[in-house]
Amino acid sequence: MKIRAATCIACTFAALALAADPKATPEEARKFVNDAEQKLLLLGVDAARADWIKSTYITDDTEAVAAKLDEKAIAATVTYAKQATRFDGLKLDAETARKLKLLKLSLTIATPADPKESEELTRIVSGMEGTYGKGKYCPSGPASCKDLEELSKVLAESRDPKILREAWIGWHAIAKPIRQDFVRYVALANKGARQLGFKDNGAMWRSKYDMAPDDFSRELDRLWEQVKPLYLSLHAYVRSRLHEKYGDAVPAGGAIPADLLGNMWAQDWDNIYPLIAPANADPGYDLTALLQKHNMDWKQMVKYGEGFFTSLGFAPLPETFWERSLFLKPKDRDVVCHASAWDIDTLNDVRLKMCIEITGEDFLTVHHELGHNFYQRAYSKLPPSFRDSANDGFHEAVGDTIALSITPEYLVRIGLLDRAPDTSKDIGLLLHKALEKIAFLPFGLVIDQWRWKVFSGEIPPEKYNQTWWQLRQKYQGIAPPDPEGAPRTEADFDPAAKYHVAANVPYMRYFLADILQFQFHRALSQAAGCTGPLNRCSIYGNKEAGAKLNAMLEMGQSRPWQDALEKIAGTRQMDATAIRDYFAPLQKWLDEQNKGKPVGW
Ligand code: X8Z
Ligand code: ZN
Repeated sequence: MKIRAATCIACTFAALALAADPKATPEEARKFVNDAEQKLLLLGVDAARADWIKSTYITDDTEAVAAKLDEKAIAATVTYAKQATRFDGLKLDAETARKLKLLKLSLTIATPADPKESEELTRIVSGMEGTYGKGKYCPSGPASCKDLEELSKVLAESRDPKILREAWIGWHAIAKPIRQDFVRYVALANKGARQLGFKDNGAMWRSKYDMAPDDFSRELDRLWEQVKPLYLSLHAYVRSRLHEKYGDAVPAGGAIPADLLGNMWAQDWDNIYPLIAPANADPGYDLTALLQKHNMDWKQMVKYGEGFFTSLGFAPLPETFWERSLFLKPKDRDVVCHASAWDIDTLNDVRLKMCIEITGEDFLTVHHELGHNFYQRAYSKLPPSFRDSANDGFHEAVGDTIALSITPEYLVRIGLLDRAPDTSKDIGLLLHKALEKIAFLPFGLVIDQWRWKVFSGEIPPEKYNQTWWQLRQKYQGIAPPDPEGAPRTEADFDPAAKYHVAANVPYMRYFLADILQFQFHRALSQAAGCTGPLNRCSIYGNKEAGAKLNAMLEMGQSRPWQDALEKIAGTRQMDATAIRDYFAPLQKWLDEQNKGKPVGW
């Protein structure tokens, strides 16, 4: 559990505004918050080190030690946040006011005041992540065990419905034991959030976006409405191709079974590209095959990622990055393989934790993670309170923005591809990208639609699984695998088969990032002077684009995110026109293919 990972931003913080102290002075407030940020920094570094050890070596002991240090850091933050209310209503300088706001909003989990409950909550969160990290499917004894990486490979590569179904069900079984802990986690996290003045833990998460939480929810609805037509077109096309392949297992006008889309969570569908590729517009290369053909190893993959950033003018990663990161899955112990980027001391000790495999997907993920690390380095010169992204969607969008520049022309430039496909192949390229980016949109939305309702009590424990699938159906048009007489029930706990649910990581950030990265890509491509179609623009080697990106990154969260967005994209609104522009030719093509076929479910 990274307690500092998802810091956040100001907005309305009404409930705590009650305890203001008439004797408090602006000078005291300034001293208080500067003192708090230094103390919390030290506690945060200790917790981050323990979390690192736990995540790269899961044992009962490492879990317990990490939980203890997390608890210390969180409890101290909660105490400071409560004390900070004495300065409510005071006229303060802008920097102090923002620091105080951020302090109150900086947690993704608030521990309750009762020490026993506080300890219990951090132990549960640490334990749930550990259970996920250790999860394996063992169909016939210990020698038969498969971990998530192996099961994901089955989902990606097999086209045999029976095998796919077994791998899917096998993985989802690891989440069943998490359910009981999750119920308690919801109760305790809500208690902590309420003691801090929020309605519940979900409301606390929604308060981090420099606008009223309800306005934020409305923003999400607006963005989803902007992109929904694109998703519906893609869904209809994919469904009809899968119907041809799998017959009535994929109903012509209904939801698609989740195990047939190439990914354990059906969150991106690029692994089934070969099944649905257009005959006359296939770009003719596959990134995984290219990497393997060039005998790429993990280090070269990371070096290519770093090389992209240095080509933009960023300083190379420090030597300690290479010494301290975890790049490969160890054979002898359990680790949390889910990729993440760390900044242990918020200064220079940045690290990658990933179980790299030589695939196109992991090549992109390396760029995603390095985006976090270069962001962390860019804002490291700011006061501790401001060392985070403008909002959490920004943090998730940076590396993906760079990855959008991995165009065929870029691959030719770095010597991986001999010749770029001509523009007649753009539909193939766009379709492949849409399986990654458009397919993801409703998934990015649905996880926290579910969790917010869980935290608010609208979804009680006895309806956890049922409502999960209702929402998955509503937003994604996805259904559980063919039940073959064994439908999903409340004995299952499918949401926690996804890392972020088990590990208490908010998810709406990825939906925002999916939209933002296209805004960033369009703006940086313009800065780089690219006038062609957006999917062929690469900012590689362009210092103007690099400077523009850096100007935004080095602001950290010192200003509201709207200011940061304006800096890079010239607008103060998150907006889906960029992603729609990018895919406009594909949308037209999909709608032609879908003529006479059902759309929606
Ligand atoms: O969790 C991640 C990153 C780490 S921040 C690997 N992502 C989401 C996921 O895997 O579900 C990146 C895309 C969405
Ligand atoms: Zn990320």
